[in-house]
Amino acid sequence: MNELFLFVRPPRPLWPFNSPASAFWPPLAFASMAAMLRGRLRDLRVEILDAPALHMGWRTLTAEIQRRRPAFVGIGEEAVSCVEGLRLARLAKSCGAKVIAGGCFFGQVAPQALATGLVDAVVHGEGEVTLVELVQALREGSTATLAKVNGISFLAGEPSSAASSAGEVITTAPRQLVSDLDTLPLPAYDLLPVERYGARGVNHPNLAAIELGRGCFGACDFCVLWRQMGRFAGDRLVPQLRVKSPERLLEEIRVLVRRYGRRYLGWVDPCFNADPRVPGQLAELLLRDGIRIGQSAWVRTDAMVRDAASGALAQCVRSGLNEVYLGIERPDGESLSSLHKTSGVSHAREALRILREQFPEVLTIGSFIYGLPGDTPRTVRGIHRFVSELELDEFFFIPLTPLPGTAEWHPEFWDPTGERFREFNFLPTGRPHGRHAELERALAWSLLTNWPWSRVRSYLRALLPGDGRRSSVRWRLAARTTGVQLRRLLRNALGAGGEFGMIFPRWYES
Ligand code: B12
Ligand code: SF4
Repeated sequence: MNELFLFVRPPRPLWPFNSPASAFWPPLAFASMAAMLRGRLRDLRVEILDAPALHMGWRTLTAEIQRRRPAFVGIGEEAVSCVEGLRLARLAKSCGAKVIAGGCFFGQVAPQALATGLVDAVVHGEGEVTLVELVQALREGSTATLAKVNGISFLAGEPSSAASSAGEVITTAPRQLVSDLDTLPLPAYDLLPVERYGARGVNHPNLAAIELGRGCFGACDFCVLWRQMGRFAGDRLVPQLRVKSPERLLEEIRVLVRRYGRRYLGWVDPCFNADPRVPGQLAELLLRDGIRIGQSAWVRTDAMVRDAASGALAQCVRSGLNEVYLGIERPDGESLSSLHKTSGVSHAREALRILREQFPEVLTIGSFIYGLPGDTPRTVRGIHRFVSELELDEFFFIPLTPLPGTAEWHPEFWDPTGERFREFNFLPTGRPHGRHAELERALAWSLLTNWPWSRVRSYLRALLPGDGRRSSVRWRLAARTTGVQLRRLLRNALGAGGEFGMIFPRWYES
């Protein structure tokens, strides 16, 4: 039988603010690379095992990998699931597979991941083309062939013995980005348990993940996304935005809606509205085709103001855009520039005013960063005041996190057990004596006691009849947030340790 390439997403804890029904999205990276692999390497079997979507725990996953006996296992994790990524790598190696790691986390810690002895090769940046060449080279089995594959790291020596070697890390020349995203094959949805995503979702029913493009034109310090899909100019990595054509996107959505019965689209783009034309043009095509489908997206506030003026935003909302995540981050220009964030405070105010007045059906969720050098309790109170003025439906406060690849990361933060990365969960640490304890106490106190009229008004608006979906998401999120905070308070009061905020599902070890 032909060799098997198996992409695996292992069991993992849930982010507490996500509803269990939509906590796991289709792993689009795997579906996209799987389509490329099976198109180019006809003698390779390609499969995807998405354990969380199947509520499959570690015991069953182990049996499943032993049964399928893959020749290659592909892994790619968020930092927060480093423990699970390494556990999977160990399992795959014990079954005799070669382990290939990639994505926005492993791609940034290649030497460290290779040094664990659990990973045979790491893919940097965009995966599709590199992976095809890498599998061919691994099949040939010599260091010289591996060294010709751009965009990877591996340990010098025989590839098969790489795991045990403490050899030199070879990082090959950077991989050029795919110049036209329309040339990528349609993601291999048929390899995913499509019907499981958003199956019992109220607000994101029958969820699909989809990308309009890749990369961003911004280059914010704390962000790994522009780096993951950046372009090399000589030695320097620079931001690069690429988009698919509206026609190609329409084709993808037709397949998702008509063949797979998907009813909600989660745009995975770092910045859905970075391009001024494609989102609006796609919305027009969708409307002409009779498709109106709920959509959520991460957006920039400056681009939102621009698109309101051009009419593109109105088209997007008409075609179903009903949930936007806005990376607003800070209430002052000075700290925004220190982060190299180029959308500003005035853009945020204007974008929120437009949304409130012209598109009240759109749920608005803002994201804010604290824990910058020099932040004091006064700073976080200031951020909360700003949040209230903006009258957002919901907001997240995210501690500045030293994600590998970003300006805050230092290689000595690496922890070969992965446990340290549990804290890279974008949640307040909740520790009474942790690194942001003082800021978090001030924030909690402000959230409890600071009720300016704008904040009260925004909650009252959610009580009004009119937009059922928006109110429903809002109240569910508020209930979940209260639950998370209360659990943490209780644990702290009881002096219980080990809490890192994520929720282990019942099936985790099953
Ligand atoms: C959808 C999504 C979610 C969903 C679903 C998560 C899930 N596990 O199902 C939700 C909203 C629930 C979520 C939650 C979280 N997420 Co999230 N999420 C994303 C998002 C928006 C899309 C991922 C995606 O499909 N991208 C599209 C694909 C095509 O791009 P790609 O993943 O980069 O893949 C390409 C290459 O990287 C490479 N590649 C990737 N994997 C692999 C593997 C191999 C073997 C190879 C060879 C190559 C390769 O090739 C691919 C094709 O070219 C990303 C941001 C982003 N735009 O990527 C954040 C992102 C992955 N999430 C992030 C984080 C931090 C989280 C949370 C911890 C907190 C939060 N809410 O944001 C939780 C953790 C949840 C959990 N327990 O799993 C961070 C991770 C940062 C890091 N370095 O760790 C990201 C990058 C966002 C960010 N702001 O930085 N997330
Ligand atoms: S605008 Fe958003 S996606 Fe773009 S670099 Fe900044 S944080 Fe990242």
